Amino acid sequence: MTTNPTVTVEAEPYAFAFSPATCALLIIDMQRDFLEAGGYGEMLGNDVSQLRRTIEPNQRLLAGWRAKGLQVLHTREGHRPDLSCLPHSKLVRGQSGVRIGDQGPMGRILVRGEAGHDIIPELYPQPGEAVIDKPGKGAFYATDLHAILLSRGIQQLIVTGVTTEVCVNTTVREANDRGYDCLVLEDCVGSYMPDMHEAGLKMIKEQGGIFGWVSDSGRVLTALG
Ligand code: TIU
Repeated sequence: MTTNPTVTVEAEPYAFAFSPATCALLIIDMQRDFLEAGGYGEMLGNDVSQLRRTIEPNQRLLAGWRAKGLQVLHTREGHRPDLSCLPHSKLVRGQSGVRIGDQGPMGRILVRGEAGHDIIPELYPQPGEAVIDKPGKGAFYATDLHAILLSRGIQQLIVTGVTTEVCVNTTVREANDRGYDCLVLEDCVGSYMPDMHEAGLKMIKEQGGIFGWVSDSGRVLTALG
């Protein structure tokens, strides 16, 4: 149940109505390790330009959202320096030569406190914007995100960030099961693989919006006025 929706955004599968006071912008994992040349994503052979196209739309959206004084939260995927929150299964999955915790060009890969783990400067959090450090793909698992959203009265989420089919999708599914409405912005989310991006968006909006809605940043900014 949503409190007094006052803004309506054109979206698929149908319009998304929200009340700005109880809707937060949740930016997933816009970290140097995933988006910058030399980071973990590129070391695994991925094309970071597929993610970097999301930076500018996210900047415009974030500026507009902040200008209205609305709530913003950021997430980062990563682990404690002693790797005690890293399951062995995640460490060895993929049989890659590069592992979480190894030294990379921006410090130890996906380790909290290292340069590569931090959020890219273009979208750096401001004071008052919660930063959620998560050990998994979903932002709710083993974090205090749900408690923070409850304490702030947030009922709906506009979700952006990377990657569409992995951490964005997992987070949207977790949010859906906890009673949050999620609007995902296709120009502000990205995947290393364009076909996975498309599939990830489809999985959210099909079956009448089984996990949520899909729109774009221009439509949100237009609706905000
Ligand atoms: N943030 C996020 O999606 N983390 C990933 O592990 N992405 C991959 O594409 N593997």
